[in-house]
Amino acid sequence: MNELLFATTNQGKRKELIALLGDKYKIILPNELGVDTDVEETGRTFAENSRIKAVTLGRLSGMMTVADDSGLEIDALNGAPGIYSARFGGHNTSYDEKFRLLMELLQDVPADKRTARFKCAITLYESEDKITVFEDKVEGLIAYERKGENGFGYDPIFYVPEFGKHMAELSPEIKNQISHRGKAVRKLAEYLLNIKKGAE
Ligand code: ITT
Repeated sequence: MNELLFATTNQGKRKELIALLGDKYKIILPNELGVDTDVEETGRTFAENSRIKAVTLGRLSGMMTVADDSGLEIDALNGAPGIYSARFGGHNTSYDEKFRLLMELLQDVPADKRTARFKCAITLYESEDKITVFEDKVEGLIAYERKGENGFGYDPIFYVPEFGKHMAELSPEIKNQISHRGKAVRKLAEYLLNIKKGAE
């Protein structure tokens, strides 16, 4: 089985990527290589930040490497927290605190204007001149209260109209079918399959 390094420190992302790709690739995590993954995210977009993480770890490890940069964009907040989703409200704030802050900021925003989306950019680093980005998103609404225990991050307050449920109420399988990450990873998987075929 081919190996793929996944440059992340986020446990939620790890679980989802392993569920999505783990039958085809042996997913290696940076801590298994003893590599420090605290890469500074200086980009202005999800794509730029995922590229920074994938390239940094790809160079360090010499392995085929993927990195995910993702986040929640809320229209009524002009796209915030966006690329700052993990650090929204401060580096060490809990999600309960983040949710409280968001509810405050959105208190005067009517239900139909609470539109939002999760976005995901996944960069694959194969070599210095082979770097590819795969992106996707999922649309939803910011709910008024948290619901559900599945998933991670902002999933408890993200309402998915198609299912009439919050993302954290959906099973991991359903989330992977519809999510920003699930869809971006399937684009990556298709690309990987084609390079594998080309090599045969
Ligand atoms: P790495 O950089 O180590 O991968 P990170 O959590 O810092 O981990 P990001 O900078 O990409 O990664 O921030 C992503 C944040 O966006 C994440 O911490 C959540 O707050 C949010 N997020 C992304 N995908 C999500 C999902 O599927 N469900 C809920 N929240 C999500």
